[in-house]
Amino acid sequence: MTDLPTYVPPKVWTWNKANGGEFANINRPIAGPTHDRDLPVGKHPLQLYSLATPNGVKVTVLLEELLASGHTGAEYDAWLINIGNGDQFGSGFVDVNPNSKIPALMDHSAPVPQRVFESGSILLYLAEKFGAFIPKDLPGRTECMSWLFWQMGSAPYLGGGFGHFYAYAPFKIEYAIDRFTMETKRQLDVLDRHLADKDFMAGGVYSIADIAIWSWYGQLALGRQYNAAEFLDVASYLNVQRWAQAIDARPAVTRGRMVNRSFGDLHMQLRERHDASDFELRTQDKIEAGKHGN
Ligand SMILES: N[C@@H](CCC(=O)N[C@@H](CS)C(=O)NCC(=O)O)C(=O)O
Repeated sequence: MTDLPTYVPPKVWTWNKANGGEFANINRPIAGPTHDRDLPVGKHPLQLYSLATPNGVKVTVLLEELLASGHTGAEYDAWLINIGNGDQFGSGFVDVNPNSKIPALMDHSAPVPQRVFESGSILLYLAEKFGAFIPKDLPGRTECMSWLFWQMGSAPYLGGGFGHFYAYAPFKIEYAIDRFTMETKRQLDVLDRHLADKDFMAGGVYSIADIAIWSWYGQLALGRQYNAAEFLDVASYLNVQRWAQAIDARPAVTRGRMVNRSFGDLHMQLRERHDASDFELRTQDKIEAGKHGN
């Protein structure tokens, strides 16, 4: 093992604001709002406040799938929450999610406007509201829930563990990278074995379990996360590859990936979504071209 920087934890931890790392400017040890700011509200009952990270993409993929399968009540406004600028600490956002993390949803069609936070809870709320993308029989529903909860419990090892120490930490720590690489590869193997004789996570039907897991592990397998495809040898998980590519080919999934995206290719960025026509008319390449009079 390589030499490590020596650090002796003090008796009582204190907040060193300049501790480095990719997210040093937004990480804080206290909850609650930092500033007053109301959230915008658009014309649809469903108001989403989010960003196209894997946790955000889960929800926009489900909403686009619901719309594609004819659930017109799933029309939504999606507002961009720039977590790098601390939008998640505005008072209006904290009212919707006291945990200050995207995604957060308001359903204004509920008898009393309903807030929903935690991406898994949002997926379940929408699947139940529309009676779609969740098996109706108890065994199928239970399997779907088991995998949905598996994703919610497992992805912090991938994102907060592997991704953080492999890609974002200000220096590389072999112990941390080894520990979380081991766990990430084990999780990919769990999926690969499960998918060996199944098309989808809960068996024969595409469900919110697939949407949740694909957003993290499918996109990892497709080489879209942490520039780590080679390091993790993602190509070797053949069943995960087959499943990830099949889901990636769905038009609603492509649209879901575009919503609230403020990074990457401009034609894939639909920073705010208020109408189905926005995918044609309001992607960032078109907005930029309009600004320059093209
Ligand atoms: N368990 C939460 C995690 C949400 C989460 O970690 N969101 C991140 C972006 S992927 C975030 O908003 N980070 C802002 C921050 O930590 O201040 C969920 O699944 O909704």
